[in-house]
Amino acid sequence: MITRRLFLLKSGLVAAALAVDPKPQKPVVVRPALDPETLEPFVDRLPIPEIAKNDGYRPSPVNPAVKLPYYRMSMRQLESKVHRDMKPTRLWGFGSSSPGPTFETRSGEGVLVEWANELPKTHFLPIDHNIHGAEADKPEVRAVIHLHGAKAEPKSDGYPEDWYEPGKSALYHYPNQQDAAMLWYHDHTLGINRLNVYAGLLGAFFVRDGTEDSLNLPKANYEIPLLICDRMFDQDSQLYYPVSTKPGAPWMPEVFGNSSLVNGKLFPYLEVEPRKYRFRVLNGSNGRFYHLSLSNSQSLHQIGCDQGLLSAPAEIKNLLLAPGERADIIIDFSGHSGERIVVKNDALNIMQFRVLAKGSADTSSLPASLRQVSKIAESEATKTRPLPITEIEDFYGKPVTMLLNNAHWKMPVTENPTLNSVEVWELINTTNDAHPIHLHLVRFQILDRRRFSIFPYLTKSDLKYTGAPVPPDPGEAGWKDTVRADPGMVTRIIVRFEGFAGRYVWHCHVLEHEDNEMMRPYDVVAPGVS
Ligand SMILES: [Cu+2]
Repeated sequence: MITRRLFLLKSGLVAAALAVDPKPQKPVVVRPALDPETLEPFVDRLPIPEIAKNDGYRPSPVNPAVKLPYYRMSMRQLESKVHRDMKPTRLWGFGSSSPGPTFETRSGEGVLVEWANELPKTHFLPIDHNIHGAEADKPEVRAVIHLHGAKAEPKSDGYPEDWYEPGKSALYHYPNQQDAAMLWYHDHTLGINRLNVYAGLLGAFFVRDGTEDSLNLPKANYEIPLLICDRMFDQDSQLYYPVSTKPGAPWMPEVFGNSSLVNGKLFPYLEVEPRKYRFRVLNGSNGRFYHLSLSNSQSLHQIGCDQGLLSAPAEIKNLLLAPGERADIIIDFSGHSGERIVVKNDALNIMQFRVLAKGSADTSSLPASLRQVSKIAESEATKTRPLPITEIEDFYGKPVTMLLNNAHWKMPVTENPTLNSVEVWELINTTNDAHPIHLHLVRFQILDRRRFSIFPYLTKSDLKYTGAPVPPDPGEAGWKDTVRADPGMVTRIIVRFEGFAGRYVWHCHVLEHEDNEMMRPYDVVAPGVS
């Protein structure tokens, strides 16, 4: 059955929902939205974010004799032309761009980043003071940056309560003791994370290593990041973030834009040579799941996921990416000289490739095997945690709160794995929506997904499976940090809690959910400490 919300998800017509709310309390002023169909597609060249440059060197916090590259990244309000025929759009970014500059780092070589809040003192998107952590006594503009996928100490992880106001900054240490992968940095402020990211506070962060170097994959001009975020605009070219019909409570359970920015442009094009390219794709949207394909039906090869390379390339026709997930893909344009190929999200245009008549010789490879990805044996797990995902709805069936393990943010910690131990987490999704679940600090593997009967589980905690276990998709069969917990399924992941002891968070990466209680603190406990 297609529910109203599922329909809206598919159609992206959230603004239209305002008109059909069963009980509007007062007329809601809806700013006229910009119809992306009225924009001419593929008139702007795809921007490539600049590479971040360090501002000198500073002593490492773990060994002051060692000097690490030090970067100062300023969060600022800026104006950007997101389309040729639109006026400049107010955004929040880093330095002079949104997405911010891309970090290029190497495994084992740490960096220091000072994240400086130089934003204005007033927010331009609708804060809901009923949301926990966003009460009216808090400053309107607050920020704290999390490097998604990083194995970093708690004090450098961007804990949601570690936010700070304009004029302040935080110095974080990223040791990069981890395999090559595409990480991404974004705001994580308690209660307004969805608004800060929607405003533009995100960017890419690459970790490189020798394994990746040895594979001779396409690189330099032939390796391109694609940071995709859906957005809505008003007719004044400004970001439009929809609000509920409830006076004084603007939070919306989900927000889906009707167009997508790729590296900060709407419907950009990229000229490519007839050869192999490597694309590093991020779904940086608040709530949209992408289902990407190429208009000429050609296949692509997925070579990596969130936490780096797969064991072998997976040939796919469609790429499904939940918010927070990344994919490392190879597209071979050889034999397509002169073609114009559109990247589609189902029927909608995302961007266009213009294949040139000729280019330089392609000496790069697409190896049949990429690296060893050793499976963590289930027998290594010392604990299995059943973790229900639930939604509390109001009288009209509108979700008002979503919870993980039936607990609110402020309740005592319930997940407390021992450092270096292995656990299986069973994400029991009792809701109608897929929730991308992200654990900070760690990488994990997906064991399987399995359909279960929701009613006996909700009423009697009786977990009855109604289907066989389904293995992860080929593109998910590597190291992950974010996993789709599909509706009506138990998604099992296996995690080794290595790195650091201390307090982290795990949460849904639909940012509207995360802001409204779908996030929990968890503790990695040093052995012998109780
Ligand atoms: Cu969610």
